[in-house]
Amino acid sequence: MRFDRLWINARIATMAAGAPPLCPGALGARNGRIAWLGPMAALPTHEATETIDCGGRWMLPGLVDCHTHLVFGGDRSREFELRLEGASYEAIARAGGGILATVRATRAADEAALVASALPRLDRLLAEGVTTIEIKSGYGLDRDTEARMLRAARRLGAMRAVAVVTSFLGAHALPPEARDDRAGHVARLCDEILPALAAEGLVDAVDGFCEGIAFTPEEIAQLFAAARRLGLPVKLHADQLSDLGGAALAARFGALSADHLEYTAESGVEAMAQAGTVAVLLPGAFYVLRETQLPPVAAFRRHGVGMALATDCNPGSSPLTSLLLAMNMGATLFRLTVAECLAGVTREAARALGRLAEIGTLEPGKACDLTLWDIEAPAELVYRIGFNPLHSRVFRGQPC
Ligand code: DI6
Ligand code: FE
Repeated sequence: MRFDRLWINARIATMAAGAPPLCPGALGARNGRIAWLGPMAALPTHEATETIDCGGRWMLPGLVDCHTHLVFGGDRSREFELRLEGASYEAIARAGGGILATVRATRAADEAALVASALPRLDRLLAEGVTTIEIKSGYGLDRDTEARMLRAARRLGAMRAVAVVTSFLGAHALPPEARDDRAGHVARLCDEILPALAAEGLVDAVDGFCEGIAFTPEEIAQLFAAARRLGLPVKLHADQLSDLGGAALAARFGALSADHLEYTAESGVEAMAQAGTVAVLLPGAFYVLRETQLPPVAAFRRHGVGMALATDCNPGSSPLTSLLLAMNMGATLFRLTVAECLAGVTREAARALGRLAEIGTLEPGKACDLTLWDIEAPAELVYRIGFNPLHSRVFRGQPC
């Protein structure tokens, strides 16, 4: 067998469902893809341009952050202070702060400024082993600024060794100029803005915020119908602050994922199971908002709904740029097991992006995106707080 690069003497957690670790294992890559992996003892006769001895380090798939609002203008630390003084997230939003404060700052920023401010956040995530990141629009709310955000997201992907998957979140909040014309605004989102951005190749999926302070289930259904006409997959910020039936709505449209889900009822969980919709849990937002309502983890388990974990990196409810910490929070706050947390930032996160055939587990034929860690057991990645044991990251077969 011919490999461009071969990693030997690794302890490999492939994260393929039910697969035992390979200890010691080897993995060979060719043309950016995994050509072979297995126990060292089974390594076939081969030629490799480069061989890397992992010295017993643990190897996992590259991590996938499947829900971020990484690109935005401005800063919201003042709102953090207001919340400490007792103001609620919803009250700040209703008073024109919150998402709309970031919308004003984002509209005032050009593409270069958006890229420059997002880059250090991206670099923090990459330093922890992220190789695929989802980035949403949603702080422009008009055609030009939404396009600028998505172009900035694509540019970030060209600047670093990482795959960027974009989501159009034009239905994140009602912009002030549309206050007296909700219906007209939703129609413009569906019939003008989304099709234009999709035609420019900027949209990999369509997202919305279904909530009392955002859009109704009926409005989201209109948006999802527009996405369907364009052949784009959908996902939804659902049941974060109240139960509007968002999870069931997402499932009805065959959504890749429904995200947040603190207030999701059992019927919503059942609908997700039927549709194969992944539950994306966002403990950073739960922590920042001091939520007390836990997502229905036991029901997800009972119904076999896959659970992913993500940072939800955003300037308001989750100023978090650590997927390792998101895992720790998933375990401590949501009582996920270590295995669920690890799957939540690899296999299930890849499934939530509709990319499981390509990434998320280490299997022959998939992209060679992987991470090497200075740890004694994978549980350390979940257990330790504020500690980053990443040794190195490999993207499409290239160490970086
Ligand atoms: N839910 C969230 O947690 C973020 N967006 C959303 O729909 C918050 C965004 C923000 O506060 O800027
Ligand atoms: Fe979000």
